[in-house]
Amino acid sequence: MKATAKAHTNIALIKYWGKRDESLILPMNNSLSLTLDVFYTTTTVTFREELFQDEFLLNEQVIRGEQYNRVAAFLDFIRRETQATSLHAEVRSTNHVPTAAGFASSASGFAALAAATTRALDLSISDQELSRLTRLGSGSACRSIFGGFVEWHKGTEKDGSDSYAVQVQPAEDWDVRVAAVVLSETTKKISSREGMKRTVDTSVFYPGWLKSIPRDLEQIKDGINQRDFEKVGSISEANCLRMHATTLGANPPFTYWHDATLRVMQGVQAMRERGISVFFTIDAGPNVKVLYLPEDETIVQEMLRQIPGVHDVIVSRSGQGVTYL
Ligand code: 2P0
Repeated sequence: MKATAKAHTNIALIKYWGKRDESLILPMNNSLSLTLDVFYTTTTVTFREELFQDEFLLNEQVIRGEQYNRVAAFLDFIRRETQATSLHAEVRSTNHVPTAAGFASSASGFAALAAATTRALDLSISDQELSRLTRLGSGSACRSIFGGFVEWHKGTEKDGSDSYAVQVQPAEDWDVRVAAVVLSETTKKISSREGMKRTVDTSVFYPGWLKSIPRDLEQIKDGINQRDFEKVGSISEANCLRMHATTLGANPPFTYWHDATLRVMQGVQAMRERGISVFFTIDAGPNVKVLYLPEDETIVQEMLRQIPGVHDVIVSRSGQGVTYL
């Protein structure tokens, strides 16, 4: 009744932006990500007879409130769906995801939680099934079950039975790097949950976003297959810009960008003009992630650090899927 799992976070190159079902976490569009090796969560789940409710400790601190409720709701869902136990669990997580780096720890967090919980209950399920269960905790987390390049299929069923991630290419097949550019000022007023909902409900640009996805996906998968970095990078950057454009068309309009966000974007474009193959992507926050190849690591890091408002640059390689410790 006890297991430990480790899961890495991921960065979306084709973004998940909008739900068609809020409670089942069913997305409007397919998305595609790269799992990253430096940011991860390890979680131990122990089901115990003596517990009257679930307990959640994050980095040795007892967690209550909204964060606790999301974990407890996820465990309730697993108990209900699998009928494997009625016992409560102690969940102990350690996050190696610096919040300041602008990565949602919910992706690695829910992937590690789902993996440790199902292993503690001795359920023999496929990774695909595990990804589907993980989705109920947080959408982007379902992609963190797998390493390398990963696609989340939105599915078509109303019950979400065909909405899960699949691996497109393992991490060891292509060494693409990502620099997380940490900005000094990183406040974020609108959560991604709220931001994507407002956009779906009100943005005049949202239909255009959805229409653009199938072509982006087809082309980026060709690019990954052909190890064509220019293709993968330019599609990622364009897709990110289109996602952020939808927020400007929402009512009321909003943006996740800060002045330093724009400076990093312009810095990346300036590096390209100097012949360096480098591209950016941005999630629902101000920080920028920069894609490059190993041979450019030194120059990319150096140039990013010179941009005013850049506090730190954390580099990562492509990472593995869920492992059990
Ligand atoms: C992504 N983001 O594909 C997109 C791009 C942010 C921008 O997935 O409501 O924390 O738990 O399903 O997964 C962030 O949203 O949202 C996200 P829920 P999640 O990575």
